[in-house]
Amino acid sequence: MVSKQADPYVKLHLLPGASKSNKLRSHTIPKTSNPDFNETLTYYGLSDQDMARKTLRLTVLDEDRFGCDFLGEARVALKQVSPHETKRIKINLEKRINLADDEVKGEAEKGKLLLSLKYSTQRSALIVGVVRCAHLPSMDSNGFSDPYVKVQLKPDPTYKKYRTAVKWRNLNPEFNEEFLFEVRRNELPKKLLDIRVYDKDVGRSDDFIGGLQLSQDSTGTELRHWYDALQYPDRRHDRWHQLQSLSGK
Ligand SMILES: [Ca+2]
Ligand SMILES: [Ca+2]
Repeated sequence: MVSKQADPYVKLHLLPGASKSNKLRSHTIPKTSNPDFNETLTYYGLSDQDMARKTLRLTVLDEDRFGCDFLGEARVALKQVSPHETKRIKINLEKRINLADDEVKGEAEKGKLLLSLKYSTQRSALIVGVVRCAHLPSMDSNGFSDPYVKVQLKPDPTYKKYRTAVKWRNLNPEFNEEFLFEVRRNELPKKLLDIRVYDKDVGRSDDFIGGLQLSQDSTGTELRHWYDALQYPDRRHDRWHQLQSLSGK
């Protein structure tokens, strides 16, 4: 692959997108010019629209004590890949391609959240699962956020507020936490599930990243998810949601 022995690794960058949340990297394979990475890196929460218009940029770099040297790069349009298909693509590495302005422009995205809902008739409770977030924006000067999620069912006479653990320096955090709200099934249509993602800050108040609300007054994916959970109990329903600013609510 390269003329001299290097310590190569591969950096992935999903374009367009400026945030660190769009970047993944492989391990470094020491002292080789024919690295065998055999590694799977995952982007979570990609929509059909993302698959149709985004491009994966792969950069091969030589890691050394003082940083890294560029070895080559290649690009793959995601529209080449069909759902549920594993595709092997052979590509030649090229010299550095400068990024166009619109490729690195930060999208006004607030990130996404994978939420699971299950109404358990046996326990008379709504079980809310915060599975993971993806493509969160950076809320700190180091380019990262320290996300955690607050979950509340309103109105709630017991004022029960749940929150997940903080995932430090992570724009694609995996939470896998479940919270249980005891509520009669016939009362659920009067309730509102309020989910908010924050960036934990030390020594000052936390930054609000984005949230979502599910109720009978929701629309689109939120309404669909809420309806499925109420209509089909004792089954777990998973859906990705776009985080919103929730302004004025
Ligand atoms: Ca912050
Ligand atoms: Ca922070």
